Amino acid sequence: MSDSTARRAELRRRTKETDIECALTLDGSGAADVRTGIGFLDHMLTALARHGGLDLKLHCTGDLEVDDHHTAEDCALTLGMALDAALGDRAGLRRFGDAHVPLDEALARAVWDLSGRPYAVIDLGLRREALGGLACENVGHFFRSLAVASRSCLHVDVLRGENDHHRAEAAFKATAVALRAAIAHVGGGVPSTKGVL
Ligand SMILES: [Mn+2]
Repeated sequence: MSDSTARRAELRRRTKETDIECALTLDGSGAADVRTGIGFLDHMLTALARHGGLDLKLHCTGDLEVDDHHTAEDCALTLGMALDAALGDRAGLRRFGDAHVPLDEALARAVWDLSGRPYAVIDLGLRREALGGLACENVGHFFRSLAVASRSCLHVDVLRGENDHHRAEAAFKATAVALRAAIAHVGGGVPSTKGVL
């Protein structure tokens, strides 16, 4: 379902908890069509698409009558699977990307290695219970699930900031800008001394 020329992937992931449709274009215009049922998550994923230069469609119908956990986690897993598929054999990628992004008083740093090995270190320091309909614990969980499903190593740290909305939004924007750098097509085969990612 992925097209390595267009660097695009489309998939549907259905469980008893969520039903998600996702279309992702890596070399996009930042156009987002995101409807997860969680307003704050829509806001964050719209920012991720915009600042990552991605075209992203993500529609989720989830069991929000339970809580926001399954929806947040499964949206991240589906997006990660789409990213993995769109990257194909990962040949010609820059592979590494990092960014610092401020939002007023908040400052976030994100570092990607599209290594093929899933690993995440996430330190957001959020203090509120929730942001809109998204539990703060699920913000970190989102990044970890995204890293695992996309077979990437991702470090996200919010270095400072008083306002948790700012801290979370800066984290998503930094993740987006760093991802845009990492997915850049620079040519030269698979960027690994092992020859495979
Ligand atoms: Mn905002």
